[in-house]
Amino acid sequence: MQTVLPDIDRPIVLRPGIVLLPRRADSAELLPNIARLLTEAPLRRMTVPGGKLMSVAMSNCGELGWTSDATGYRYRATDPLSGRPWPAMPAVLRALANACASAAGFDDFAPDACLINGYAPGTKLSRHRDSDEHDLTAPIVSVSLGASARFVFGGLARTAPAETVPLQDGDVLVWGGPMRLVYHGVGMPDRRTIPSSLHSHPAFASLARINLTFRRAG
Ligand code: MD3
Ligand code: FE
Repeated sequence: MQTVLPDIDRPIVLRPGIVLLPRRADSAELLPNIARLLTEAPLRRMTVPGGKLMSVAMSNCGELGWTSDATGYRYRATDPLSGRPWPAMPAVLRALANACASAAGFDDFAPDACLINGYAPGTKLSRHRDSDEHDLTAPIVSVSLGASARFVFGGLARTAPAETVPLQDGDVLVWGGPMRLVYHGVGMPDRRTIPSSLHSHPAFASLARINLTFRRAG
């Protein structure tokens, strides 16, 4: 009988410029690091320029952090909550992002920003593009931890037909080249409690999913 091995680490090209590395990240290794970062710069819900609160809770590590308030979106070197620099990007996170970018064909990715998104059940990140970064030739590396989310991505126009993929614990997506500016969004199921690897850590009791987004922002 033939043994079928799971496809861990085999890159899957979803489209030219979108590469999925299934189960490439180890949540058991990463979650204690993330919990420590969040004691210095806690997750918080930010206001968007229209005045509404985002449902995703966010924080950052690295030299620059993505922020939003009533006046707009921007990268900042300091956390507006504390006035202090964002926590440094841990070497294991930097190395993971660099290795995933290489596996997808982008050598020498040196992220200076890591956005940490916290998703409770029912949370949505509406369709948008990531266009606040200085250098749009650098890829973006996204690491999903915890419960599966519905990730929706379309094309370069807001009205382009969308495709949905589930993003599971440990999945890494690399976006670059022609796909760097595609529209995308995320939704979590609405059930009150969702089984999640996050619940092995007490710091994440109210969350179902965490996403790390590594970027070259400056
Ligand atoms: C496609 N985060 O923080 S990661 C975001 O799961 C964001 O938290 C989602 O979209 C999340 O901006 C999705 C996947 C992702 C990240 C960046 C992209 C997809 C992207 C940039 C360009 C195109
Ligand atoms: Fe995004």
